[in-house]
Amino acid sequence: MTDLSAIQDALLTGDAEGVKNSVQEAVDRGVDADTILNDGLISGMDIVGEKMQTGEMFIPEVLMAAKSMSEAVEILKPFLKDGGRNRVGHVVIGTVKGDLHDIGKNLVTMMVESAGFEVTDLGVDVAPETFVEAVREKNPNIVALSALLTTTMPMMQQTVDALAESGVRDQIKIIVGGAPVTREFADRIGADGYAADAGGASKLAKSMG
Ligand code: B1M
Repeated sequence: MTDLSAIQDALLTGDAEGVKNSVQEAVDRGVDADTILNDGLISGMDIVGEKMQTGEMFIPEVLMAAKSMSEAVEILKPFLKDGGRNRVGHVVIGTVKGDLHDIGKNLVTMMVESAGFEVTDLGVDVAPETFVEAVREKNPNIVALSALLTTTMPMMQQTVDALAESGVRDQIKIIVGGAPVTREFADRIGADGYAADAGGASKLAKSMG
């Protein structure tokens, strides 16, 4: 297996230049771009996600790693078989109606993108019908809902119900999260999955992709 540990080490230490230089160096020595992406960058971000889950890495460091990753992907894009587009699946994500919190949602977006998904981010205060429209238009395999208020958690139920009533429910997996959300709540509203943090969300999406 090609040694791509320099990429992973640079990602973990927030050394953005180091990430880009080690990716360029691997391209120059003829390593396949998809191998660099999967075994260097994506697996490196998996480690970042795990370290965030265990509290060894904090949000600013994760943001740095995700930024380094997206800059490095730009180097690889011309060499990637599918041009870096939708490799493992497509996720539509948004914070539910009535809720303006997006720091967590944005972290989830970054981690899921780093795992190789194409992501359509609908932003905050997203109405159930907007999720339905996005599913019809983008044909994702996963819909991710974020909520940070106990008062907007019921809107997750309304969004799940709207997706079911619109006839698109069986073509998607619905996953949920946000500080007050729990696995029990996710089961109760009929979601297909729950994640406590961004690293977990990326792992969950990959398990469903
Ligand atoms: Co407000 N807010 N806030 N707030 N805010 C909270 C959430 C609150 C807990 C503070 C408190 O009172 N202790 C409280 C909610 C209480 C409750 O209902 N449980 C609260 C309140 C009451 C309010 C207002 C009502 C205050 C007011 O105006 N009276 C108001 C509501 C506005 C609205 O939404 N309609 C409000 C407003 C705001 C700001 C907009 C000013 C701001 C948000 C800025 C922004 O997001 N752009 C804000 C903030 C920053 C907070 C706190 C301080 C921090 C939230 C945060 O970003 N955490 C928060 C207190 C707290 O939580 N400590 C608080 C960091 C972030 C990384 O964590 O979002 O949990 P989190 O995301 C994690 C996981 O949850 C998970 O992964 C992420 C990364 O690991 N995850 C998912 C998140 N989404 C996921 C989706 C998934 C999977 C995993 O899908 C599969």
